[in-house]
Amino acid sequence: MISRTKSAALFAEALRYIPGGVNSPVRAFRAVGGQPFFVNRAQGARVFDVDGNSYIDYVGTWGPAILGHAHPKIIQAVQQAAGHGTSFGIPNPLEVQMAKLVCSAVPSVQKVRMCNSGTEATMSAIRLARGFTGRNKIIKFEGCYHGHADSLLVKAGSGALTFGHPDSLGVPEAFTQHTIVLPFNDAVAVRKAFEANLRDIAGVILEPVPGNAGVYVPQPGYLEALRKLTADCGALLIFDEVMTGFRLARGGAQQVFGLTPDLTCFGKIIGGGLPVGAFGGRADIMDCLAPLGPVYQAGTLSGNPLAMAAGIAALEELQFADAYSRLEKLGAALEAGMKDAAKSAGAQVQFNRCGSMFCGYFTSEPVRNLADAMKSDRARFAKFFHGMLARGIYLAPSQFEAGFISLAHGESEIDQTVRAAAEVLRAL
Ligand code: KE4
Repeated sequence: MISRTKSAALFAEALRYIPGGVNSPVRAFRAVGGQPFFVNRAQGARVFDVDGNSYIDYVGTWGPAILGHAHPKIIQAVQQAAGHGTSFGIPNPLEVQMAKLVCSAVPSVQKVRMCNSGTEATMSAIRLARGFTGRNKIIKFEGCYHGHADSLLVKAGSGALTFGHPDSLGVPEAFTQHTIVLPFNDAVAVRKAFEANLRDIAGVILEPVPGNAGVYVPQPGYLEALRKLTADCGALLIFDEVMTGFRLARGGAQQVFGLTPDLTCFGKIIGGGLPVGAFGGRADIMDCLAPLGPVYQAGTLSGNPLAMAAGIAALEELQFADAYSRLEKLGAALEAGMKDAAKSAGAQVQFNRCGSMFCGYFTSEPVRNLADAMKSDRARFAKFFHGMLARGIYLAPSQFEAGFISLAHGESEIDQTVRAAAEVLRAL
């Protein structure tokens, strides 16, 4: 029996000082029950809690840890950068190096602006789209989560969805009146929204592979339809690749699916685990940003030298030719093993995967959008989650989150995970 007495004591103390005991809602385990463990350290594919337990980690700090935790190249880069100072608020060479890396990896990004979170990136990209087009309305999709900016917390995925109230209190109606929310994978709904709003739509923002209601993939032709509709109507196509950027391929989902958005949002991996966000795209759009243009955006710590150093180290390490083929191989092995485990246990599980992002839904029906995902049996997921945790496998503590495989995972981690899943599914 795993002991977590130190975690429990820490959580009790945390609850006194931090709302819900956590600094981000999903970490509180409220979607699966029980209490979170407190991590002491992380290394490679594993995290180690304060009670000395270790877990194979499929959360990967929600995406950034694609190389695994505490990668020596990242640690060394941060230590070296820290010796020169932790923040300048003055242009520094690392910002130029990061910008060149992003622009060279993602051809649609001619210019890029660094910020400090994915929320900032999407919030700023939307302001830029409105400023560039002179229009107000934005289309987003149910189940897609783009951070917690007011106008986007409308049927958001991730935490907001997990807690069953897709809209957030504290967001005035006026702040969301320009946000149109549509089902994902339904191009007809998008066409109708454009017809109903004529030339009022500034942009369409989406996760090209939604990873905040679990994981589901765009159906054939869907992304192409969005590209054509936005181009025909003078609206901008905004890919929120905070999660998929440098995750699904060096060029992100837009490389995998062969699309060219007008703007792209980044985060997570490009910071190597340190606070980061970025948004970039066509130069004619990006040049509308202050100080060049009339769209204001700023940030004290934007381009922070430590975040840049960590991100540069991560992106340079990912340039090894076989990184993504290795992740695909591990993902395919996990998918095959999990499907076999579910079949042998007679469990109704839909295992969705795109590269090294995955989600197992407890439902017999295919999951292609939020409505499908909502049919999953969350109580069974919670039991599965705890069964796996008891066997040293840490999955995302919510049915509506993605799992992530890193380059530090290997065949032995995958085998251990599949064996544990077979046991847990049989006992459910
Ligand atoms: P942040 O503001 O959390 O850095 O990024 C917001 C964001 C934007 N876009 C996408 C596609 C995202 O996945 C996210 C954040 N992802 C969640 C995980 N589902 C972060 C975890 C959390 O909120 O604690």
